[in-house]
Amino acid sequence: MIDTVSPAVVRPFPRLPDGLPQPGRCLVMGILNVTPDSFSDGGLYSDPGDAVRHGLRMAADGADIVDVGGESTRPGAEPVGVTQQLARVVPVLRELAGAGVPVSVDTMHAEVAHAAVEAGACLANDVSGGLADSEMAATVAAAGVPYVVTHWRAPSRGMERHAIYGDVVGEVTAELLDRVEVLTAAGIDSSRLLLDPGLGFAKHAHHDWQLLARLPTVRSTGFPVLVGASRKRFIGAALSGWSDSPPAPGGRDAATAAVSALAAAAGAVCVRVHDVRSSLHAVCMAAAWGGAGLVLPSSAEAADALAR
Ligand code: PMM
Repeated sequence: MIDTVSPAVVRPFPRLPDGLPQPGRCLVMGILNVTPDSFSDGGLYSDPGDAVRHGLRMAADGADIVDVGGESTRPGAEPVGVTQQLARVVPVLRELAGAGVPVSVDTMHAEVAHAAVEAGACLANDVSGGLADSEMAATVAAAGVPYVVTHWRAPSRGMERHAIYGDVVGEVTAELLDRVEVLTAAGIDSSRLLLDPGLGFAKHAHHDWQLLARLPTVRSTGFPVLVGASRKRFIGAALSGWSDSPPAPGGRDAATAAVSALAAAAGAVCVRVHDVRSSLHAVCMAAAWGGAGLVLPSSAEAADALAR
């Protein structure tokens, strides 16, 4: 006999913007960087065939959506032109979407977002929140897809100079709401917006940790919140206090999964991660813990899953 929790005793998970998967728990977005220079997986999936295989693998691991990007946004990264980004992401998006995998595009360029939606992307993920390209708002409004608005102050090359805050949580939240005003005035339906505090974008490690610790303040805006913590420097910084040899980015997945569980329990509706399986398990634990509501499989499905 398998125990289930009565749906009556848990808060329902909020409905996500139309067009997104609705698994009834925090979504797991798998990262697919078709770039030579991303901080953790740069160069691994530059070949379109390798990129598609990795996207399919993440889907098989349980990714709710695969986020395809063609430009690194690591501190100091060089910008990548539209033509090159299109060549990197469109074939991969088209093939994954054709295979039935929900895909999003990670781009600051309106032209890339437009082509990505044509190729099957169901969400535009813009780390600049529309600041890098003045055409982005109108493009997303016309495409009618959900849009991730990330907190951003400056391009990667000079962003560290902008990591100056009095009250980082208050300022990031206010700056995100300023963007919401501009974006909705340009025609994007507010029900399509997700907010992202932009961990690592013009922020030092202590800023990132304050934003995570006070995630409910960002949530209090009423918008769904996405968290992109995976393998980032602030995770390495937290580990370095406890070890003589803190792990390089590729060794930070267990710590990332812990952050995914905590973010989900604090109400994040999506975590963007490199290692899908560990974060999927983490957000399922957060759901089971009760922090974000719970949708358990029926007893028959659960019995079947346990038998496997
Ligand atoms: N971080 C990176 C890239 N895209 N998108 C969102 N919405 N939020 C993030 O924090 C974010 C992002 C950093 O580069 P990576 O792809 O190597 O993690």
